Amino acid sequence: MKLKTTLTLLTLGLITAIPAQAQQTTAAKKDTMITVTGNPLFTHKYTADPAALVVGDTFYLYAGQDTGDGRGYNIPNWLVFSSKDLKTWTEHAVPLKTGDFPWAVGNSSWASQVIERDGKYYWYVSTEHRDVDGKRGKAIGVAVSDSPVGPFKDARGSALISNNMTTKWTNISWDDIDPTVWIDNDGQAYLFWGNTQCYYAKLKPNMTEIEGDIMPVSLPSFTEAPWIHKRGDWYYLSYATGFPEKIAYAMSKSIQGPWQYKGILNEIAGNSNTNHQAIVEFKGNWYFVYHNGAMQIEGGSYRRSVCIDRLFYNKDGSLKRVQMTTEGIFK
Ligand code: FUB
Repeated sequence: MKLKTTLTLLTLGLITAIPAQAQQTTAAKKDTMITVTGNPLFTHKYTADPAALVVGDTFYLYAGQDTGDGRGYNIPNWLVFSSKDLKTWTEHAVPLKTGDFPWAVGNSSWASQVIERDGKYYWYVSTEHRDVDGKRGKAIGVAVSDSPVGPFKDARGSALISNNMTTKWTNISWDDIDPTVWIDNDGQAYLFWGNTQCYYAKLKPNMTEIEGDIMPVSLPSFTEAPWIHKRGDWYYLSYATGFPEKIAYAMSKSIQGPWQYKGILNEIAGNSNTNHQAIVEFKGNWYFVYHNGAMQIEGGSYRRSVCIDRLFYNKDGSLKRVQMTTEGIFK
């Protein structure tokens, strides 16, 4: 495997030149420094479903770790990387695992997002559980920590969103995935999620219970991966559409919609059926974070890698289509 990432070992090198397959079972136990030179960002392990959080002068990048077995979307660990300049990154000790949710079954965890409230960090994850009726299905859990790099602990001891809460709209077992959380100016927090059908619900101030009804969100050709961001007085709801996935987006003047569809934001990502974006502003620039399957030779739909490119706006607030590059933000 061609190593594009230069690993600068601050520690005694837990994850250096190990063949890709073997690396996937190697969990970082200490902080390790990584210097990035382009896209994909990290080539020492597979990273999927990025979520980004900016705290002060630091960019935190959360990702699921694809196992590398190439047999499906199976994420045993979620990872966290941090950077102050997007070039030099610290990979922190594994902060959260599927096994940290005692009620979760299997290793089939999927996408996630971390958000801060009142000095605590809440990590919303897609995982799998058994509903009250014993049926296995996707569910959303939440873990909490005092630090953005963890360690995180299951905040409830049960699923926040379970599959049987949404059968009224979608009678499949995998629609309750891909949580994204937004805290609005008035302090009200909202959870969006979904596959096939997008949903949202208000969260109580404790961030670990929903308040009121689950609402469907009307979006054309919604597949999965909603992400909310705001610039000025526009809310943006970007999401994966079709399969293989492109990223589309919609805009609204209210977090509760209605959402106006604005078209495609990102094309199909190289060598991957999924695309899964996060959008944040960091030090005055906007970034589009996503994954592709471009880690040669072994990369693919189940062996994904996180990338970052710039995001630009038109004068009317609409988004310019993303240009995915191998140079990334370093050109
Ligand atoms: O990683 C598994 C699933 O693939 C995610 O939950 C989706 O968003 C897609 O990226």
